[in-house]
Amino acid sequence: MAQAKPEQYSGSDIQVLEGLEAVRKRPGMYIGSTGPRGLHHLVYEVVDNAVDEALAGACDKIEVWIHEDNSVTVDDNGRGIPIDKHPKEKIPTVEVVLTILHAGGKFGGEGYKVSGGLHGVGVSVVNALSSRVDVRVKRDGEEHSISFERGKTKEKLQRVGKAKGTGTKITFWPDPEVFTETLVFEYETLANRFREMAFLNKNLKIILYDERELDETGAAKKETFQYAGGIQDFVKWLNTGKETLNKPIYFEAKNEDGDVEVAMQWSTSYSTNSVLAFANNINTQEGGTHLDGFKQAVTRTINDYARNKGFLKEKDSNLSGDDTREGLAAIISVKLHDPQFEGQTKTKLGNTEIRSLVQTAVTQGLAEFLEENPKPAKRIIDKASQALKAREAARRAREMSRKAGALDSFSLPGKLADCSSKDASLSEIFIVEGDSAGGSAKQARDRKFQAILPLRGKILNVERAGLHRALSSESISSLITAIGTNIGEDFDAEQARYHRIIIMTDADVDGAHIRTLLLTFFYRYMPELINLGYIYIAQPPLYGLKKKNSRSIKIDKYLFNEAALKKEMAALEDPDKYDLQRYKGLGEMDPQQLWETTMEPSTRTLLQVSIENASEAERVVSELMGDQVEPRKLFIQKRAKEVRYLDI
Ligand code: 28F
Repeated sequence: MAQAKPEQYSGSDIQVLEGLEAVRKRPGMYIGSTGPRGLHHLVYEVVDNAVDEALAGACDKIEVWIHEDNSVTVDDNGRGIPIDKHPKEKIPTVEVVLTILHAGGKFGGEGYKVSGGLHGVGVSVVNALSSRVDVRVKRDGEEHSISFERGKTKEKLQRVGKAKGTGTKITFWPDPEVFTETLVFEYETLANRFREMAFLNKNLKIILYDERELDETGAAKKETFQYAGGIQDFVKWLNTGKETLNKPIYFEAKNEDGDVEVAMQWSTSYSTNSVLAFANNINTQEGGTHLDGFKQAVTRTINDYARNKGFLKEKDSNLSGDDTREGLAAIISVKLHDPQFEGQTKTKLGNTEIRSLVQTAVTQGLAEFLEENPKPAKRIIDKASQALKAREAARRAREMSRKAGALDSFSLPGKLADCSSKDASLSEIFIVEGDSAGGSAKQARDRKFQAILPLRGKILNVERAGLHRALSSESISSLITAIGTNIGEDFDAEQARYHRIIIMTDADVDGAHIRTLLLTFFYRYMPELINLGYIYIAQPPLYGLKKKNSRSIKIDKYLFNEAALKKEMAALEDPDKYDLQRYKGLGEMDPQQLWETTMEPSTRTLLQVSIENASEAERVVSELMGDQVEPRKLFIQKRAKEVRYLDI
């Protein structure tokens, strides 16, 4: 794929679309929110520009500093943003790129740009939402600087001195007037994204420094992400600690539409959704044409091979897509000039031409691997055949139970106290542990729109159980029937009977464990419900504060976490005037209390479950819930300090 000679660029590619005022008025339009996610988006925008330089073959190192004052510096060794006078705007190009919306884009030009969705709005958005931005450019043996305040030029471009090498360095201070919720950057959040970027851009070195944490030598905490194996290393990383069936399969293809890279590796695990798809380095969580092409090619190629080699007899039915993907970890990374992002969160790739490019590449690459590696090929086919047998056994079991009339798919689980409303968008289901909590929840609820599903004790860890065992577990099949969407390839979000599925377990260790088992189930069997934002975690109070020997039984104040308790106790002059009650389980609250603290929409607080970083979520679930003890121990030790309760 020919890339335009970089020097052909000129300022004229810049399009002046909107003033930065628009950005400050409605920041959410450009970075999604002004909460923690939007704050971290500022870093991604700046780093994406540096990665574009890497995609243009002009940069191979990016350094990122988190400073103590919550500012961030990104420094690349690319060509340096041009400082020539912009033909149309009559100001330096670097000033145009930093102050004019969507400037710096490679609109219509050759090459790839990390763009689409909330990505690619341009570094001028970062400028508009920062109280200050300092830019240093090294080009043509000289270093120049220019600075801004809230998007407006503060110090004009000036020569700083001689420079060795070339590159761009940008420091920005997020504006406290805009980011009112928090200005604190989370190390892990940035590290996860940079790891992913390094995997997706072979050999690119990204170094992250955190000056807020000094190591034993007093130097800033530092982590380097660089992978010579690119997405092959990515797939190995996903399979860390697992027993794999083949060495990573890798292939790449290009045409005038773009470039596709694929890495695949099966393991003995059971998950069928460990396939991550990216377009221009953006994780397409909602899938799209590249993922569809991949899935279709894998299913067909595995079936063809199994039949040609006689593993599948004439009379045998085909292996399903889920059968062939059970235990498969794969990365599909496509780079295209004109990506069309669709879907609710603009993370679904729409380009139809990419489907056939991927399909052809995967069919060819996978068929070749299977032909040339008969031993791993047999292990892969055996695994898929076992999945098929398990699925058919589960279906027969359901058939039998339906004949017995016990749990036929039309009737809902006996334990479910359903709501009267049939409008799923207004309905919610509380998943509670045990009958006592179930009892008080049933009394507390508003039966018009609130259903209760009590689950008996611990639910199966689906990360360690195949489909057959999962479907023969009563609580899993109750969940699937009650929610109504079915699972796997038969999953249909339109059939969801509730648009709010609320995990309401006790505020103790057992409750936390059941919550992680439920989150594992939703992540593995109904991930689209998480992406749709249907999954929530209820926040019951931990403590109740009541004035001593007051006649009323009413609680004066509910406290929902340890921090709130500490703050409250500090505020009370003499705590001994109050009784403090610790709620171990939901059953200890009377229904009225449970209703007003945890279930009533106008007074409760719900945590909405979302997947912030798909590769991190994939690793956390397989490390924490998988059957390998070592990785789990390491994971917990690494995060011990921050684990208050486990939240995926
Ligand atoms: C710390 C963040 O923003 N790096 C960047 C470049 C390099 C060029 C460029 C950027 C040309 C006119 C559109 C240089 N020489 N890191 C960064 N590095 N932008 S942003 O050009 C912008 C285009 O407007 C560059 C030759 N071609 C491109």
